[in-house]
Amino acid sequence: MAQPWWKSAVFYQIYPRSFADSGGDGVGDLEGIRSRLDHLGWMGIDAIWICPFYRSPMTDFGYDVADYCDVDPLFGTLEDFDRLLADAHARGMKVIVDWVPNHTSDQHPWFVESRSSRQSAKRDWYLWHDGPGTGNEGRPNNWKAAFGGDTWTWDDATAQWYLHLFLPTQPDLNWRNPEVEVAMHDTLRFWLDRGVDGFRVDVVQGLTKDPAFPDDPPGQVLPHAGVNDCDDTHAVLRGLRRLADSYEGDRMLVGEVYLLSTATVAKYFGNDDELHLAFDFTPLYAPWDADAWRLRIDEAERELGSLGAWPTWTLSNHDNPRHRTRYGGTEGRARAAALLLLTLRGAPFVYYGEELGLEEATVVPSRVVDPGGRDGCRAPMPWDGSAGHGWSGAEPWLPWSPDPETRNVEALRADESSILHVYRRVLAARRTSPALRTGGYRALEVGPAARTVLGYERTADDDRRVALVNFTADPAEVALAGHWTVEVDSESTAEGTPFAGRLGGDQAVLLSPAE
Ligand code: TEU
Repeated sequence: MAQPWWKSAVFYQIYPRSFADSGGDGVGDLEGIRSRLDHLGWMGIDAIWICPFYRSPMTDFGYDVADYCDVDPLFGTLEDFDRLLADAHARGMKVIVDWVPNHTSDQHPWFVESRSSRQSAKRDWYLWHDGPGTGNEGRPNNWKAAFGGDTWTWDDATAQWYLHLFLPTQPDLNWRNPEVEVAMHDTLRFWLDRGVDGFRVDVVQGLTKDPAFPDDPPGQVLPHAGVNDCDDTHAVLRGLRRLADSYEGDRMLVGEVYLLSTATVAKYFGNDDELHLAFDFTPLYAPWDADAWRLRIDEAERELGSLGAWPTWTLSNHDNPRHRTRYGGTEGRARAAALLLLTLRGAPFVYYGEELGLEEATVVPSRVVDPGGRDGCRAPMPWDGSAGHGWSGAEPWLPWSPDPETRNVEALRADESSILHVYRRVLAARRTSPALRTGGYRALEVGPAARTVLGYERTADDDRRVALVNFTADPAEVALAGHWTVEVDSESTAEGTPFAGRLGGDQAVLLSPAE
């Protein structure tokens, strides 16, 4: 049976403000993305995920949506989107868009109407509650919001509290109201009808809340968004899945399930009738350590493998410091991490710029703009070595990551020994290897270096590959049965040579059986 495209795809996450600017205003846009598809095609990317570009007051940089069915003028127009989609499709590249169903902007006409009066027809579209006392004496419960403060904001005009797991400008929708479900399904249809290949679904775990709104345990430090896990969400997801599956062409849903346990994330695949894919952020929060990663991988194999669910792998995204920086800052580690990310069993998600080995940008206090302080991983993509690095016009909205003069697409593309070419070579290897694309996974015993070197085999019928990743700066001897040829080396372009059983510090290799 043919596999759905998303099983063997390598995804690339684009933060549209930061990718490429066609308008010269210092903020990236859809036409900018279109003009840079060459880079992604050249690298070997199969699908792009574009973070929100909808109409928005931008208090959470687009995750506060004021109109799900239009493009914010900052990013262009619907016609720009159609052109981008057509160009991507013409290259055989899929496009998924971000969908933010847990909350809208407080400027969304639905919320404006909802807050206009207690009798509003849309009052129940959001989560309005009385407090325990009279008026605004005390909140309905003790939940904490994701970027600080409480999840409840008092509305003076109608004298009730409304719930927001994130900012006060992001009121939570009431998914128990069937009209909300219908209206939100319509927003999905709008994009499915335009031809998108799927959605990245924001804050899946938040969609329904315990109707009793119980307090979180005293002493819990996590914001409520990080622990909300209500069974009724699964019915919502089955509805979304039916809608996606009713379209031709394997339209897919990849959900952000921000509950830091693989076993919990596994529930959101349902019985193959909920999410097609789900992010599991436990590996993202794992340190760069062979044992820690072995544990994470084993867990994914166990929890998802038993369901027949397909894992996803993410090292960096727009909410967390870039992995190169988290792993200690050396480019060698970022190279080894790339080989790991792109050879594990599952769908890898590359975050824009990681293929250049970008580090966190230093953002001085006067330039911090994000309420969650996540600016450092959202620096503009440096395209070339010119003064504006491909951003002609206004100064980009955030400062550059270190060394854009040398660490940019043009320079690294011209240098076959660069990290960018490591990404490209592993992606090329994936294309010709069923084992790497959709094959099975088996952990390998690699001898005395087992505490520092992770080794695994991928197999599909008689196709076999081995990956070895040295997690430390010290060289290591590896015991490996059989004869192997180096197909990709994270450190050098001298490939096609026999593997000699030795890894340098921070080195990773992809091996194929010697002829
Ligand atoms: O992130 C939601 C999310 O789960 C994390 O931000 C987490 O809840 C938070 O760090 C608290 O610990 C998504 C988007 O990825 C993020 O950019 C948005 O700001 C957020 O939703 C709200 O839409």
